[in-house]
Amino acid sequence: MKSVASDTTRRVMGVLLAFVSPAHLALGSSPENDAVRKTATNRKAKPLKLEILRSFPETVGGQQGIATDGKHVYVQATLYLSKYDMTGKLLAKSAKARWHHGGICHHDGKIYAAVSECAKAGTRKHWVFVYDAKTLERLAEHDVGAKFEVCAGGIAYYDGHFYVAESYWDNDHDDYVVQFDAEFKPVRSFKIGFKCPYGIQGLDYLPSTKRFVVNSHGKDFYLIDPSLDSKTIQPGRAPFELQDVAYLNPTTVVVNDRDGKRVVFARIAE
Ligand SMILES: [Ca+2]
Repeated sequence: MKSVASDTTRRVMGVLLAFVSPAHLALGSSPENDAVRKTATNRKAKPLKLEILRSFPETVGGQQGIATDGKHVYVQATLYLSKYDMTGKLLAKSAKARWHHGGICHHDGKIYAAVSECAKAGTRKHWVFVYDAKTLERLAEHDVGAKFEVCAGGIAYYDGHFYVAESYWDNDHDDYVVQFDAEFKPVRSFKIGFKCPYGIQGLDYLPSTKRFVVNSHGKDFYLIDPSLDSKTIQPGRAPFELQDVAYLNPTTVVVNDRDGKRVVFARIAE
């Protein structure tokens, strides 16, 4: 892994992205988003809700990614990966990482993290880092730099493939997801006709609905078929600004609430 930016520059960029708040912006307002919402309205469908079931305090700070193996919750801060039991007891914390870490997912005893230089002016420095879910030690890295331009920011595993999504510094980009095979060879890229505030922060496949849930950095989220066809989007609004998401069971997802410094167990409801 070559390094061009200085440690200081990287730290500043990481901190900036960690604390950037979309609160001042008209969240998710764009012709594409309005069209999606209008279609949903025509179907007489109300926006989905995210109902909070319970939560526990997150003590490391700067939450980005979240994943679960059903027995533990893994929380990715910009530079640290931490592991909690289901009651919120901190069990382990990784060594300090390099580069901006965003969304994470759990698969087969490993944590996969979307990692990037996250440069406003564009960068080809994007990877998926692989961590041991027991020890939180880094095991491997996969270079995905050819497929992203700003910030590889979200990741999910579904049906033998990894799906990596892009984050941005603004609200002016169509949502963008790249499907990779298990060895991180790119299979297909998807541009989705929706503009998540600051791009996609997290996504996960929900077996109970046979759809992906996609979280923005704001209150917008949506469900979408595995085809990632915009026509299948069912939009939703959360009661707080979202970060990454993880499937726990048919009625529960876990979500990072960075502003509230908590891990939220929630239900996606009609
Ligand atoms: Ca996740």
